[in-house]
Amino acid sequence: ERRGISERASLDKRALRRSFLDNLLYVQGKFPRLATKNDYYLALAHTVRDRLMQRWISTAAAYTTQCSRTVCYLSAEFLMGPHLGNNLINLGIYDVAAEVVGELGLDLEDLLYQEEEPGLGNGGLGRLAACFIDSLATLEVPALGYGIRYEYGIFHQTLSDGWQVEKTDKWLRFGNPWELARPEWAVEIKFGGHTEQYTDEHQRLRVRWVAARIVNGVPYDTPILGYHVNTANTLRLWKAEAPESFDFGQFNRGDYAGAVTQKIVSENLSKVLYPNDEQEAGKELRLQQQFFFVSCSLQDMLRILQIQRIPVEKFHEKFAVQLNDTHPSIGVAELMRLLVDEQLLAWDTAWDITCKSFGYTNHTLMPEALERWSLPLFQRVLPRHLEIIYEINARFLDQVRIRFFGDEARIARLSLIEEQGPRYVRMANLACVGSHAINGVADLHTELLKQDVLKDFYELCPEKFSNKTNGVTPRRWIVLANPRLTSLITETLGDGWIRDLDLLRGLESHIDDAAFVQRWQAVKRANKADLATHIERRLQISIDPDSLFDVQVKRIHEYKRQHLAALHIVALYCRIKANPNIEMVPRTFIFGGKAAPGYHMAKLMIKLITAIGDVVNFDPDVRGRLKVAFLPNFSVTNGQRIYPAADLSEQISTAGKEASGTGNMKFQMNGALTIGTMDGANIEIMEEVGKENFFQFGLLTPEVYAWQARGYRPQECYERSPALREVIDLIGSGYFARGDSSVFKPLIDVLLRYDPYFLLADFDSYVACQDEVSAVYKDKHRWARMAILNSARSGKFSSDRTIRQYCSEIWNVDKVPVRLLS
Ligand code: 26V
Repeated sequence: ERRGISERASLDKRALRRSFLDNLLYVQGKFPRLATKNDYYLALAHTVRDRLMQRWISTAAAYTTQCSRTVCYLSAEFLMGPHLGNNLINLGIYDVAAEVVGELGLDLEDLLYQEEEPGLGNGGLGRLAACFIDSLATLEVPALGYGIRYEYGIFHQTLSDGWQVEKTDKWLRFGNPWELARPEWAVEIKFGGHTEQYTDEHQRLRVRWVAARIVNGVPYDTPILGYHVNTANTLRLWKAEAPESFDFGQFNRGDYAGAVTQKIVSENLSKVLYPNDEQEAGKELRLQQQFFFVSCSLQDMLRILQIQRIPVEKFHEKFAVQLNDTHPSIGVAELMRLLVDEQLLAWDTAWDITCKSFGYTNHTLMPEALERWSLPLFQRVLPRHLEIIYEINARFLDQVRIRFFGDEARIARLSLIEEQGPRYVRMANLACVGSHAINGVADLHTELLKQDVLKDFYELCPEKFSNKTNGVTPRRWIVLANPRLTSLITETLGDGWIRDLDLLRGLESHIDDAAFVQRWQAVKRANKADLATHIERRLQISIDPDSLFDVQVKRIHEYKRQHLAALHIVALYCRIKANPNIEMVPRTFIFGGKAAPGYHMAKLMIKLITAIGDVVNFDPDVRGRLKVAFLPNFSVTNGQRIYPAADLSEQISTAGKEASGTGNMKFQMNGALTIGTMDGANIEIMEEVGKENFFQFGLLTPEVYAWQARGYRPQECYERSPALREVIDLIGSGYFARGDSSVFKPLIDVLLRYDPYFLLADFDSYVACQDEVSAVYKDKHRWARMAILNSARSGKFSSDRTIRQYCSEIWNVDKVPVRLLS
């Protein structure tokens, strides 16, 4: 039967065609004349899946026999994007698959767009987890991604009259060919109830948690194949189910409806991804979700130890558990409970294991994003964990008291419990105390953590802190998203750059090669033409592919300052209205991004952009020189069309607010120039490409702090800058709202009175910098050379580099190459 396996997993063209047609028949139950595009997509997905299986099994076998040290990446979000194209590339069969479907009269790209992307994340944090999972597999590092199998991912965004409208994301509607349910590895998760003390057979005092409710966690596994390797790691997402189809107790008491309600309540746990950017302290379901997936995952690790016959005392030797922000930080208390209450280890032994197992990555400096749970809520959901946290806290603060004798204020700041006013459990403090490593995600961010947000923890344990600047995977963000650029680079340098992005430096020696520069320009032009067609279809506005594509795509937030870009557009519009014959570089402003459904100011920012577009796009005086397009439903799929077509990358957050940014890196790799503040990873991008290839503007972080300390009065900026005054007054007048001055009043009022993100302070600097951008763009050749240098110098921002650093500096894991079993 060896032949059977190899035929079904063979990568040659004949075998692929055979499998594709077989799957159409045997999996979809269709013959070609009746098959829909989705049937063809699924037939191809199953063809690829068959080829993943052999690698997946071989990987599991290698890890099991070698008892390899394993990274467990705990993340409430994995924003994976569609799998099919990525798997074709990593298997090395993208082109041959295109031929196979092409010969059957189908278009591969068309089929790829059939896949509903699993949007199981909000933005940067979830997408980072997805890039990391790709790099771990490509670097052949044993790793498991653990998360939640949300039935509804991030909402689908539509626009109605220029306002955001949310629709549910039923991504599982047509089934998911990439996952396998593993009900045999389901685990039980407890909630609520109370604790009891008892003495065990050795007369030791122990605690028992008597839960009020039990929910089952069922793992759904997705193979994550590395690029051109046999390693296929696992993304393990947990689905919540009721333990029995009925609560027979309630049923026998005649409460049939009550029993069914109970079942629904259980299954609600993994029902929906919470959109972030909202205050969370009151969201009980969110705490339940976090505990649910963390407890499932830790119990799964204990099961793996058991089947590999590794004693539980060696948990930390087998696993490096990374906390992706504080969302999984309840894991610190849960691992203590599992080790002390269930595995019966002594407290000190358990604590040593726990601290050696966990690492914590912080992803935000925004104070309002620091997670805390009110004590009554926490007590209600996790009574035993609250006791454990009190015990951790008591022992921790005893140590602090000795180190910082008499410094009560410091003790209050370090405490896991916030005591002033209503009491809260502070999850960042729990993560810091229970981890041996704490890291930020860009140089500046890590410095600010040490000086500010986590200052007390830094002073206590400076050796725990390090920086791990983010990165993104070049497989998805160049090879898959930008096939034209990929061909050009590979024809110029060979294909080694795909696994070693530093090799892109080799492009530098070609910037004086006229033929190369011309081909570079042709690639960008073709990508822009594709995006222009897409925008024209979606938004019914005409787009000039030769205009400067000026792009800002990211979550909508005041600190990211999409409204600063909007003010600039209005400033250009005012120049045209004052002098219709003014010479101006034509620009297409492209925006994309979702606003949290409850974040009114962010929604108003979207309306402002669309409203400006509705005027500017159709004003005859503009003569097509300015176009504004807000592309609805920015997602991984849409990102893949957008980054390759950008000339200018907008990274304009207030200095000190964006932890890193990762979109900035995707633009850079694809040859866009950046206009940016000295914030997050922008600083490191500028260091890599050189000041002369980067458009920098705006206040620096220390300047922002100084303005804040002095008492910032935005009104003064408004009065000092005529251009700014004209822009603010025009928006305030209702000009972009059919004369209704009330629509944008809340936004204008905030800017003039408080302007917490310093838009008015940075406005003049931003506009001057944009004028410089336009001046450079007029020299197409100079622009192309700068763009090539940006791409050539993007090697640092491969997530392969980031993951290598985590592996050697935090996780202490090595690669385990996988031999293919036949
Ligand atoms: C942000 C905020 C802002 C204020 C309101 C409440 C709130 C809640 C959550 C968040 C998001 C925090 C986590 C996050 O997504 N951080 C992003 O992580 C990326 C990957 O490290 C990084 O590139 C982004 O700069 C960072 O915002």
